[in-house]
Amino acid sequence: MKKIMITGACGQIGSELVSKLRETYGTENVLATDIRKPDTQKGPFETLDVMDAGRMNDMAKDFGADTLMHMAALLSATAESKPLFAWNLNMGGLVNALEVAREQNLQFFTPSSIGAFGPSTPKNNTPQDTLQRPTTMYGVNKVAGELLCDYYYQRFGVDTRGVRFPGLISYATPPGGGTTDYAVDIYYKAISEGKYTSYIAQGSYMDMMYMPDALQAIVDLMEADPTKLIHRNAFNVTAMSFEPEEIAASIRKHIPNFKMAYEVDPVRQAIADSWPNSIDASAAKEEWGFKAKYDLDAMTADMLKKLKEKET
Ligand code: AKB
Repeated sequence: MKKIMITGACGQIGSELVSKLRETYGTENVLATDIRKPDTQKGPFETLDVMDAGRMNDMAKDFGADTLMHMAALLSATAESKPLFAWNLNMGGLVNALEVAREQNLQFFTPSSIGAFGPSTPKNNTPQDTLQRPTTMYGVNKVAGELLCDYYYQRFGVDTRGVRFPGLISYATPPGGGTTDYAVDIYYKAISEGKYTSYIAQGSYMDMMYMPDALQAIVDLMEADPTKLIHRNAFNVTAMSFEPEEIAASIRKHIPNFKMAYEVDPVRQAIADSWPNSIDASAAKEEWGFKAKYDLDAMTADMLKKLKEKET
């Protein structure tokens, strides 16, 4: 049985990943850590600042971890407002976590993002291996992170694995500080107010994925036969690509009077414009069988149902 330690366990991916891994591997085999305490605690939890390398190392050792999943990071829009802090936290936290994995011979996962691409990257059906010259601090961190994880695998033999996540949509934990967050906020506002004002402009396509598919992708990649993995740390994964009007149209199938307005935020719009419209996930499909279950309409139906259930 795996013994998994997770950093950033109270974040958007982390909080749901902890539940998924506890269902899969047993509550006591998953240690959740975060700089802040969770609202509810249903299993092992420790407070941890990922900049504290010594404490991270001791915690993994005391828990007897064989796997480290490093999820603590600032997202794109926040990173753009605090670039130096983002560099220190995103890169410092990652290198600390990789060092723990190297010293204790742990399997390692950390997510990259579509943010690792930039304006000179081919925009449509973006290939797995392509030009990566991002123009955001978050993107710089993600490219450097992909390379660093490859380095730890090649140089030290650490079993590092990762995916480039698109925007992730979930009803459980709201995201914070991302460019793709509009695609989550819109569902909350559709239910509470029947309308939404988008900070992303009409016609801006970005890749997205429903959280259950993202969590399954992490489990599947970590369980994958290592001899089949060619790319390891930066698999393109995606389930859908849409622009704001398309998600609004999907919501109108359930809430016919739903209204959409626009007040574009120049910072987040510039980030969105520098990212691909759609990415090609064929390497992930071929090397470890990646498959997403939810398309836009299936996700919308489930999101609205789950959010309504949460309200009552
Ligand atoms: C963000 O918008 O910053 C994230 C991402 C795509 O990495 N959701």
